[in-house]
Amino acid sequence: MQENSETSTQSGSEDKEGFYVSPKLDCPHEPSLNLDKIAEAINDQLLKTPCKGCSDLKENWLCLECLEVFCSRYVNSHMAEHNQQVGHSIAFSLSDASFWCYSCDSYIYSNNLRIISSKFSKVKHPNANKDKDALAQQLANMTLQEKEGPVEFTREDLIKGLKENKFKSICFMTGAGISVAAGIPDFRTPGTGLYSKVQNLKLPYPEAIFSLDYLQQKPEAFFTLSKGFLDYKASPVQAHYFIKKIHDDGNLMLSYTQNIDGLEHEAGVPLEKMVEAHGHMRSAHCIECCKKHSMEEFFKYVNEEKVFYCDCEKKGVVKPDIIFFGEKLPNSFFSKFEEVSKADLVFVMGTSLKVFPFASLLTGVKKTTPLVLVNYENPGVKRDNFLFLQGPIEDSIISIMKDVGWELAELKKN
Ligand code: CNA
Repeated sequence: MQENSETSTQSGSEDKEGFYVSPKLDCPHEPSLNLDKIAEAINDQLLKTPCKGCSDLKENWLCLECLEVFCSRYVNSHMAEHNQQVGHSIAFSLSDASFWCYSCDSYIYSNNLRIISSKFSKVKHPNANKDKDALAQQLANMTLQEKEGPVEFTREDLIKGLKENKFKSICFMTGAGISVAAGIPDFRTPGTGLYSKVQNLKLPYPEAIFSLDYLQQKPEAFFTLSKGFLDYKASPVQAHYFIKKIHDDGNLMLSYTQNIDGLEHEAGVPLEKMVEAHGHMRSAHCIECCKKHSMEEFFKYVNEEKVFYCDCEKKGVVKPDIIFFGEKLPNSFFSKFEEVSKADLVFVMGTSLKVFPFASLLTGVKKTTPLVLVNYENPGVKRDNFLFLQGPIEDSIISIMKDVGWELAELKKN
């Protein structure tokens, strides 16, 4: 559920269909940055540097102009203050590797900025990129033609490749859309999506329902919503079993998911093959003392229509281990961020690609790697080696399975 760590409103990224936060891709302030110098500045010490204004360590930003560290709006707003005082625009989150421009009042992103996020990921997870140098070498040794690869990737290429077991390192990037057929609403589909349904909760903005800040102020809203939304009884559908089939054949490299429903895991995909970027619902914790609590306990309170407060000194609210806006993504997201560059086939399914940093995974996919988008609409992917299977995900998956000659899974009825 992580959408942004700095916005407390939808901040200029609002459209007619609802509210969302997506990065600006052409920030006019970015070209003046000295990216090499900034990348050099990212070291171990910097990650432990407290906010210059209040010495807090919880959630800090690196000002990309003066390289000073300041805290976020969720702490004491010293980064925002710094921008007002000296006019420095762009900051890099030392929590979740996102970029925010204070002058544009928006997340920003570009391929050039990857030098900073990838240095950050290297410093934070020094053992995670062992094979990266080898990969870089391999790419450098390729001829130009190999690098550019064929421009087309057709449905026939996909079916033939799967039939012939040609793809050995398949990655998935999934979102709420793959679980819609299981009966769980997504966020943004007008009418049926969750954001259309929270209007009666009188939230200051729809994402507030999953914001840490708002949970602290008005926990009742989240507990009210949990009754209708988080207590679903859903079972995996063909899209989840498709990932499992690829795993069973030994060809699943990783399944990166934004979903918190754990349905791929329930279908049989082991957790070590999954990156649950926005957390999960297998356990809960107190937001103050971090004590673990069970989901049974959490739902007991939800059913009694009460807020669950921990028995610790601070009486913190207890919430499931899903990532709220304002929280860091799990370390596994950053440590496995670069893995996607080793995939030989990538499926992007059921996501509007509006949530960052998750959506930035796409920039790591090699140009030569075929990318298959399975969704109602194309959220703006344009590249070579691209196949868009438009329409209901279950239909597309069932038709792929049939054409490859794979048996469909028997689905459980709820
Ligand atoms: P989203 O922004 O709601 O986008 C869903 C996408 O899937 C949209 O592009 C839809 O058009 C598409 N879609 C929906 N149903 C279908 C279908 N049957 N066939 C084809 N396409 C379909 O959701 P994202 O995942 O992109 O946004 C990320 C949020 C949603 C994350 O923070 C999640 O935690 C959160 N979320 C998760 C769940 C879940 O775990 N099942 C449910 C609702 C929201």
